[in-house]
Amino acid sequence: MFTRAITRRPGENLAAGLTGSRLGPPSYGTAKEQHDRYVETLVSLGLDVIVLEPLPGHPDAYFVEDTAVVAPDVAVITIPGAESRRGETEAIEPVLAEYRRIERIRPPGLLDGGDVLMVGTHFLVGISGRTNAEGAAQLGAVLEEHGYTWTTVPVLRGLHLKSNVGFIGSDVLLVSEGYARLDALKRYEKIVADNAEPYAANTLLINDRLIMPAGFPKTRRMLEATGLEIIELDISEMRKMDGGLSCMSLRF
Ligand code: CIR
Repeated sequence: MFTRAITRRPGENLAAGLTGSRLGPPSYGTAKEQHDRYVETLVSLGLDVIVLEPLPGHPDAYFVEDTAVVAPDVAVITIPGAESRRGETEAIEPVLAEYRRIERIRPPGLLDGGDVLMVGTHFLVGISGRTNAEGAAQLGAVLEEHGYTWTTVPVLRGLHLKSNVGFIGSDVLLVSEGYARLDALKRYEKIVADNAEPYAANTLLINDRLIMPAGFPKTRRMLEATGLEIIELDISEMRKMDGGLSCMSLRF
């Protein structure tokens, strides 16, 4: 069960963030509303939600997930793979230090939290354009010290591992096509998101509810088979900035 989440409001400059999507510029007003709904949903699921203010000079800072990996007894502060995002971590560390012992990734390690998926006591760490093998190994060493296991997964497409792979309970992953046959994930049962709906793979399991992005009906029908309650949230503006549901919070 999660009891807390850390989030940060998007700032007026969100359109200046990094993106490879060609979906057009996000609207600040709509993003703000969508973020408010996101926070309200986490609260409705019983989480104590910390809402930080926008971070001046860091238009991607509301994607707080990339700044840390939070395990039940330790938090690892990352060095984000994108240079423009490196200043975000120092603003998260004191907040997390209230709740967890802090460890840090060190150069030349690079790691984005969006590449790290916790599946019970095992951590899947994506090697991507943002996370290098050194960053994964440093994280892995801390996790091992705390009794967790970890393995790496090549990020075939999408920005981060979690752009295409979500954990939806027991040993079940929700993956987009392409990840279904990956050796690194073969020990898991998988639901494969509809071919036309890969974005739906970034679905969050929070306290026995699934939060999925709105507008992916075929994948929704597949998820209904889990028997879990499903909540859809419209995050169209975050998608324009390559973000998804997981990116907007650190949950622990
Ligand atoms: C970036 O490119 O870093 C941001 N515009 C999007 C980050 C999304 N974060 C995530 O998937 N964890």
